[in-house]
Amino acid sequence: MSTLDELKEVIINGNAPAAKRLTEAALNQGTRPGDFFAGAIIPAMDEVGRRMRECEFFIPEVLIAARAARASTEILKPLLAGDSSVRPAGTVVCGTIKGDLHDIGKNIVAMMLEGAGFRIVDLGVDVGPEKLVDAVRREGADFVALSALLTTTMVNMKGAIEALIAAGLRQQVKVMVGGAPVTESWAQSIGADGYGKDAPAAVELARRFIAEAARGMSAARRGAA
Ligand code: B12
Repeated sequence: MSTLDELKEVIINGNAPAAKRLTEAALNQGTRPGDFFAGAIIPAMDEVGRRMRECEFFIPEVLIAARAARASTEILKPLLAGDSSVRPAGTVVCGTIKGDLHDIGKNIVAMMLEGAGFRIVDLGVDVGPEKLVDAVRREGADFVALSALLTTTMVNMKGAIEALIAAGLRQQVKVMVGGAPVTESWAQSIGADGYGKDAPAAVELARRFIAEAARGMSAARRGAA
């Protein structure tokens, strides 16, 4: 069994000290920080989800597994963060939407974006429209990244976008949405700028937004000339 396979098992079983030890061991063996997600953490949480669905796991087991996943991601976070002396590629305000307490996926998205050079303002979980609007205004955000894991909370993403419109901030930010129940067509229907199925997709989206903005600016300059 590889170290990443072992890590997956101990996360499922909620053994946080072992998750910490195995994460350090895999790093020492040369595993790249970004490879832990697809290699262990995400498959572990998928298996936890399957067991939850099949009523093999209940909330306490899921919480303990989530804590073990966090023990691993806390070690990876500083390693994924970009060089702070480099000017950030843009500011991302991120959070899990109102009513929703799931934050593992949102945290991975934030870590990957941070690793890709973006400045992250993480509002945490249960983020309502007022808190989002305040942060976008205060931080001069370029991007908003919203996560939802429940079909009952994904509807609140629409309210968040409407609040940005009402506050006159919608033109300032590109909004991306994600999370297990979220789809491309849902993103379009609520007026988001993009949907990402995973954390690397969030980075791709943010880079695409920057490239589109740069093309728009040079087209505007050509138009003005
Ligand atoms: C862990 C977990 C919990 C933990 C959360 C702990 C924590 N700190 O996050 C706890 C125990 C608290 C919990 C509670 C509940 N949960 Co829960 N939970 C899960 C579980 C097992 C794993 C979620 C997870 O972490 N996945 C791993 C991460 C890495 O994946 P992810 O979040 O999808 O994120 C990835 C992508 O989606 C994407 N992404 C995510 N966000 C974003 C954002 C952007 C901008 C982009 C681009 C991409 C992106 O990138 C991420 C990385 O690749 C899922 C099952 C599952 N497999 O999804 C159920 C699940 C989500 N929970 C569920 C339910 C029902 C609940 C409860 C209502 C249970 C209850 N009866 O109380 C409560 C709700 C509490 C609340 N108000 O939020 C259901 C939801 C059903 C539905 N369709 O709505 C699921 C699907 C389980 C099931 N099969 O029934 N849960």
